[in-house]
Parts: sequence; C-alpha cells; structure tokens
Amino acid sequence: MTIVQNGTLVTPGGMLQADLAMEDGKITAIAPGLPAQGAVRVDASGCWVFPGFLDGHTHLDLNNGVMNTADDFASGTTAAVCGGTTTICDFATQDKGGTLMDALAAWKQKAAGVSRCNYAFHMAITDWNERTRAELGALRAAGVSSFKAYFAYDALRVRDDELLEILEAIRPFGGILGVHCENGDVVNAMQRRAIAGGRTGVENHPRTRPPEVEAEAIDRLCWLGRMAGMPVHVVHLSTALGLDVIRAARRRGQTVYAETCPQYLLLDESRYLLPGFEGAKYVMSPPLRSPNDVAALRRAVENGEINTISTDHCSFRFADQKAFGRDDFTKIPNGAPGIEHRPALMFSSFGGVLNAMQLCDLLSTNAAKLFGMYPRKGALAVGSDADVVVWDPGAQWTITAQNQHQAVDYTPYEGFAATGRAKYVFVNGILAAENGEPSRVCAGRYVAR
Ligand code: DUC
Ligand code: ZN
Ligand code: ZN
Repeated sequence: MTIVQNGTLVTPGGMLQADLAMEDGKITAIAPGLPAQGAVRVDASGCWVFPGFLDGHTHLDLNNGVMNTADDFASGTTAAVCGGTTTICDFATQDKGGTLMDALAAWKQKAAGVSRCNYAFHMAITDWNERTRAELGALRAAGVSSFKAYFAYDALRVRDDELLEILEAIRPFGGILGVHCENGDVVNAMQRRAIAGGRTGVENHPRTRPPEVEAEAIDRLCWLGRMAGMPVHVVHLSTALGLDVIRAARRRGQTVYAETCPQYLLLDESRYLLPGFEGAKYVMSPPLRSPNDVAALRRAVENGEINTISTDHCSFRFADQKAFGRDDFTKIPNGAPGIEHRPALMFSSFGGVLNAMQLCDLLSTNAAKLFGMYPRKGALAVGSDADVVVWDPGAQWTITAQNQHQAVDYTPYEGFAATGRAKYVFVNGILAAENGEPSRVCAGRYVAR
C-alpha cells in the first residue's frame, strides 16, 4: 500500500485536505489521517494532488507516408509521465483497403510492453465501406468508443456523405467522432497556387491554410452532426472564426465539444517569420494563428467554452526531418512536440485565472468523461484507478530541449519559465516519475472503454 499524505486533493466533490491510499492499482481510501503503518509514505504537504492528467490527442509511432514521428511509445510515454500525464488517447489509423481491427492490433503492438503511461485508442476511419461499418460492433467490444475523421489530408480524408454515415453508424452505441476540421480541397488548391508562383518558403504554410478553411469545415461538421442527430467533437480548434461557428451551433441547441492545444494558446503565427528555416519547427496543421485568435481562445478557455486541452503531439526532428521541406513548405512534416509540457504550460499560463478544479477538468476530467473513461480515470475517488499526480504548484523551472525526454531536438517552448511541476506521478499505483525524471518501471496498460 502507498499513502499520499497531507496534500490538498482535487476531488469531484471539491478540494480536500486529506490522505489518499492506493493498493493493487486502485485508490482504496481518501480521508484525513489515514493509518500509515507498513505503507510506503509519500509526502504531499504544500502540494495539490490530482487525478493523473489525460492527453486526449497524441500521435506516437506514426508514419505520415514519408517518415516516422520522432517519438514512439517508449520515448513519448516516458516524456508524458515526466510531465504528469498518466493516460493518452492515441490514434490508431485504418489503412486504405485495411480493416479497423487490424489497425487496432497494429497500434496495440506498438504500445504493448513499452508504454509508461496508460493508453487508449481513437480509431481514425479512412476507408468507409460496408466492411468497415460491419466492424464497428467488434471494435466497440474491443474497447474503442471514440473515432476520428479527417476533412483534409488526401491519404486520410473521407467525403461529407461518408462522414454523415459514420456519425449515424456510431450513434447506436454512443460513440463520439472527433474531426480534423480543414477544407482539404481548398488547402490543396492554395498550396498548388503558392508552389506554382514560386512561393515555397515556410511563411506560406499559414497563408495556404487561412482561418476560413477551419471555420468552413467546422460549420460543415456541425450541420452534418445536426443531420445525424449527434454531438460532434472539434479537435485542435485554432481560430476565433471557428469558435464563433461552434458558438452558433451551441446556440441552436447542438452539443459541440471543443478541444484546443497549448500551442494555440501560447504561440502565434509570427513564428513562421523567424530567420532561416526556424519557422519549420512550428509547421503543424492547423497552423499557429494571429494574436487575436490566441486571445479569443484564451478567453474561451477561461469562460468554459473549451472542454479539453490536449497536445496533438506529433514530433519530427528539426535537423533531419523538418529539413525534408527546406525547398518546398508543403513537404515539411506536419506536427510539433508537447506531450511532456502540457500540464506545466497550462498551470503556468492559466494559474492566475483558473483554479485547481478548473485546470483538473481541462487537463483530465473532461477528456475522461468524453472518451468513456470516467470515473475510472479523471477522478480521485475510492475505486478509481490509482493514476495520481502530486503537483508542486511553487516549483520554478525552465523548459528546454536539453532537459526534455521527448526524443526530438527542439521544443516550441524553449526557455519558457514554468511555475509548477509534477513531483510524484503514479500510474496504476506504481511510481512512474519523480521531479521530472522517469522511474525504471513501465506500468502503462491498455484502457478498454
Ligand atoms: N496535424 C494533424 O492533423 N495531425 C498531426 C500533426 C499535425 O500537425
Ligand atoms: Zn488533426
Ligand atoms: Zn492530430
């Protein structure tokens, strides 16, 4: 048995000055002054104790058609636990012509035995047909209740009629569909025009994916959701225009879940104008936006319009992977690292305006609820899994590529002065990281939902 003593617990019922006991991977007791004879004692005085943070959007060990991400499940989940994240939802992606069950098996294989945090999979449907539809029951039985579809990327995207059918098909079992909202045809056309005109530099990445490209796709998703009688989930929201579209759908009475990411709350499009090829570090889709967009999204986080903050962690090394697009920005692999730093970035940045309960919702509880893991995950409660973070709110440290565990040669947040850090991180009751360094144990398990 392990007992976390004297911390301030962030529980579903409120903040609680109490001890927390864990045994056999579960939280077994929460009360002040628990008897600790024979138990391993963990001192949490001066700290907040949270349910482990949950990153609902990661891409580990992904091949983008040209190359593999820098982080696989070994390095990516090591980085995750060092930062306080105890569960990730990664994306298993169907091959064109392939089955959903094969995709799930392939992704389980990537994670099994090497994952330091728990992992669940959203299923990205890229080939919608009768065989795919027929697999949904088996997939649900295998623990997959959330799905993903793309409106952009030729290798991944589905048509509007297919997206409508997917929404209808997952409705009977309460599935939820997250969608990458960018108009792929328009992006393709704008990219072709830019390259034909000799505009090949990094600064053309955001110019060929303007805010309207996102807003239009979000609007289309919302109407398709209404036609299907289904809630929808907008992933990686990046624009004020897109936020307005979500507001309009909500005013009509629709349920629209919105996720955004630290990069859209902390960084802006001026990064694409950095000298040399530096801007390639920030090439992701959707791209970084204007300071006005950043301000609008920050207000939306503060007033509760954003449900979850996830990373879209999809790392490529600057030196030899981003470099692939040196002469043509459309060839720069899309994505940036973040899995390790999300909790510290958000506590540092919103700590003055949001309280511990609100940050807990944004970083853990809401994603657990949306993706069918609550209260097993996302709650400090007796019977919940013993994924626990002892958070030192006063710790001062600096984010650098040097001290990170992400297997990539940069961080978008180089030099960021962070306040707050995961002091102890437990995954299924086992110490997985301490003061930002991993333990020796790989305690992560597949989370069937
Ligand atoms: N965009 C995505 O849609 N997925 C991974 C990374 C990125 O930049
Ligand atoms: Zn996406
Ligand atoms: Zn993504």
